[in-house]
Amino acid sequence: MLNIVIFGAPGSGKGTQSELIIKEYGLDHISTGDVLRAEIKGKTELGKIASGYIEKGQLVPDDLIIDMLAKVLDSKENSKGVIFDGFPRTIAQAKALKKMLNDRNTDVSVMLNLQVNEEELIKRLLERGKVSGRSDDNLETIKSRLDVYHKQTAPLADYYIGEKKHVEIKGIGSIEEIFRRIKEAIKNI
Ligand code: B4P
Repeated sequence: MLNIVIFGAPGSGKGTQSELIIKEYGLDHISTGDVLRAEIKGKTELGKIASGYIEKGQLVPDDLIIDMLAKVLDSKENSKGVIFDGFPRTIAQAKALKKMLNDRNTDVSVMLNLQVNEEELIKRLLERGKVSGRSDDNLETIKSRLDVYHKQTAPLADYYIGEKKHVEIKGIGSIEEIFRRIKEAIKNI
C-alpha cells in the first residue's frame, strides 16, 4: 500500500496537491479539514464542537479527531493506499496513525513536507477567503492558525525524520511544477 502523509502549513497546497496525487496513483483521500467541514454543515454533535475551534484557528482536540479518523479509515477497506491530508497535526495524532496502520498490517510510506514562506501562505489564504466562504480564511484567524502550526504541528517534521519517512518539497512555483517534484519523491520511496 502507498500511504502518504501530505504535510505543511495552512495554505501550503496540501489539498491542491492531494487532488493531483489521487488522480495519478488511484489513492483514497482523507482530509480531516473536509470531514470536519461536512460535520459542521450537517450540524452533527462533532460539527458543533469542531466549529468553535476552527473559527478561532485552533486545533480540534486529539481524541475527537483520532476517533473520527479511525471511522473514516475503516470505510476505506480494500484500498490501494491513502493520502492523509491535514492529519496528523500533533505528535499524539502521528502515534495514533502509526498504530492504526500497523494494526491493519501497513504503515506510512512517506511524509511530504511542503515548504512555503509565511508571506506567500497569508497571500494564498486571503485570496481563497474571497471565494471560499470559510470561517477561518480571514487575517486574524490565519495568524492564529500559523501560530498553532509553528507550536503544535511543525515539530512533527522531526518525528518523521526519526521514522526515516520525511521528504521536503519546495512548495513555491506553479501547481504542476510542485506536482512534478512530488512525483519524483514518490518514485524514490
Ligand atoms: P484544513 O482544511 O486542513 O486547511 P488548511 O491547513 O488551511 O490547508 P488546505 O489544504 O485547505 O489549503 P491548501 O494548502 O491546499 O484545516 C482547517 C482547520 O480544521 C484547521 O485549522 C483545524 O482547526 C481543523 N483541523 C483539520 N485537521 C485537523 C487535525 N488533524 N487536528 C485538529 N484539527 C484539525 O491551499 C490553500 C490555497 O492556496 C488554495 O486557495 C489554493 O488554490 C492555493 N494554492 C495551492 N497551491 C498553490 C500554488 N502552487 N500557487 C499559488 N496558490 C496555490
